[in-house]
Amino acid sequence: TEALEVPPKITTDSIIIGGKTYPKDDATNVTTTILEKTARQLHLIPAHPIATIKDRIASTFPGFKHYDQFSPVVTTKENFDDLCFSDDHPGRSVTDTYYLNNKIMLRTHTSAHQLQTLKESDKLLVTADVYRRDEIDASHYPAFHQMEGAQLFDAKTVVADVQKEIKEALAANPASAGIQTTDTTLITPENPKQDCHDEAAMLATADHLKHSLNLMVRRLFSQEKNLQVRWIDAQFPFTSPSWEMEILYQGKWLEVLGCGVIRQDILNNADKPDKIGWAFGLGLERLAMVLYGIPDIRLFWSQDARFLRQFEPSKIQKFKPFSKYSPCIKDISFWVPEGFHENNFCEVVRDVAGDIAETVEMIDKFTHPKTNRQSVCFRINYRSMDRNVTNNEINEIQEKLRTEVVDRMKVELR
Ligand code: FA5
Ligand code: MG
Repeated sequence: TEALEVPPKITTDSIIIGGKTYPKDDATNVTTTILEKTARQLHLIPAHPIATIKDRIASTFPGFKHYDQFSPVVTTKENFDDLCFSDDHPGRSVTDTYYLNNKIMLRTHTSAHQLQTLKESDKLLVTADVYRRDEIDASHYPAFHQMEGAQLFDAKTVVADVQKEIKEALAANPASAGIQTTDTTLITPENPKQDCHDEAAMLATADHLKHSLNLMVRRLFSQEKNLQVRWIDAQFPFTSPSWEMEILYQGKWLEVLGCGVIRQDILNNADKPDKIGWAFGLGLERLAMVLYGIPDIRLFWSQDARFLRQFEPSKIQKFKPFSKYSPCIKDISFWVPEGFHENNFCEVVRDVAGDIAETVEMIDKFTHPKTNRQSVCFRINYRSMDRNVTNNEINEIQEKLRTEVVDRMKVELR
C-alpha cells in the first residue's frame, strides 16, 4: 500500500505519482486528467455507492481476505505477463492501456494482483480503481472499479469439499424466489478444460464458482423481484474454462463479471501446485448503477453535494436525479492519418472538456473516391451534471479541441 496523498504530476521527463518518480519514454500516454483520478479512491469513501456495494459483496464472502489499498501503478509483468497474456494481445496496446512508461502502467483490471495475493491467501478479494482508454458514453468511463475474488481448494479433495460447502450454504440461504438463472455454458474446444486438470475436480470448482456468484447476486438484489441472471461462455488468458454473468436490466443483458477456473501455471508460480481454484472480476459501477438507479457513470466522480449527500453508509437506496441540464451539441470533421484510433480522439476530448463531455459519437466516415483519404465526423454532446453550460463556453472548448487534435493527432480539419 502506497500513500497516494502527494498529488500526481507530469513533468517534461517524468511522471510523479504516490511519491515515486517514473521516467517517461515512447510508451508514455497517461494524462493529468487520469492521474488526478488515482487520488480519489471512491471505494474507500464511506457512504459512496461504490464503497457500499463493495462492502455488501464482501459480506457474502465471509472469511475472505480483502485487499483494497493497492496502488494503481503496476508493472506490465503483473498486469499481463503473469496472467499468461500473449505478447501480441490487443489489451497491451497503447490505444487501450495507460502507460507511465514501457514497463509501468495503470492496472487495467484487479487481476493484476492475482499472483501476489494467491501466494498469501487461498480465499481473497481485491477491490481497486482500474483504468482503460475507452469510448465515451453513459456506461463507459476511463476509470472504474473492480472487485476480484478467488478461492483455492486442495485438488485431491475438492469434489468432496465442494459438495459439503454447497450443502451447508444452501441450508443457510434457501434460494430466494423470483430469481431465474439460465446456464447455457458448455465445455468445448473453444472453452476447454485444462489438460492438467482432472475433469471431476474442474467441474466441482466450476460448480462452486457459479454457486458462489449466484448466491452473491441473489443477496445483492434481494429487493428486486424477478431478477434474471444468465451464464455465457467467455475467454480470458488467465482462466479456462471461462464464463461471464449477465443480468437483465431494462430489457438488455448487462455483463457484470468475468470468471473461470484459474490457469494452473499461475497457481504453480504462486507456489500452490497442489491446489485448484476459481477467480472472478466484477465491475462495481455496473452493479451500483442498477442497484441505485444511477443513470450516468460520470456521476460516481461527482463532487457535487447533491450527489454525495443522498447516500448513507451501508444503505442502498434509489438515486434521485437532480434536473438534467441542457446539452450543447458540436460536430468536428477531419481527415485522418493512417493508424487513427477513436480512443485517441476521445482522450483529447476528455483532456480538453473534462466531464462536460457526455458522449462522443462517430456520425460519419467516408473515403474520398479519388485520393483514398479518409475523413471522419464526430458529434460531441456537452452537458454538465450540475449547471447549464453556455454556448460561449462550449465554443471556447470546441475551439481548443480543434487546435489540440491538430497538434496531438496530426489530423487535418475540414
Ligand atoms: C476482466 O477485467 C477480467 N480481469 C475479469 C476476470 C477476473 C476474469 C478473474 C476471470 C478471472 P472484463 O474486461 O470483462 O474482464 O471486465 C470485467 C468487468 O468489469 C465487466 O464484466 C464489467 O462489469 C466491468 N467493466 C469492464 N469495462 C468497463 C468499463 N469501461 N466501465 C465500467 N465497467 C467496466
Ligand atoms: Mg468482459
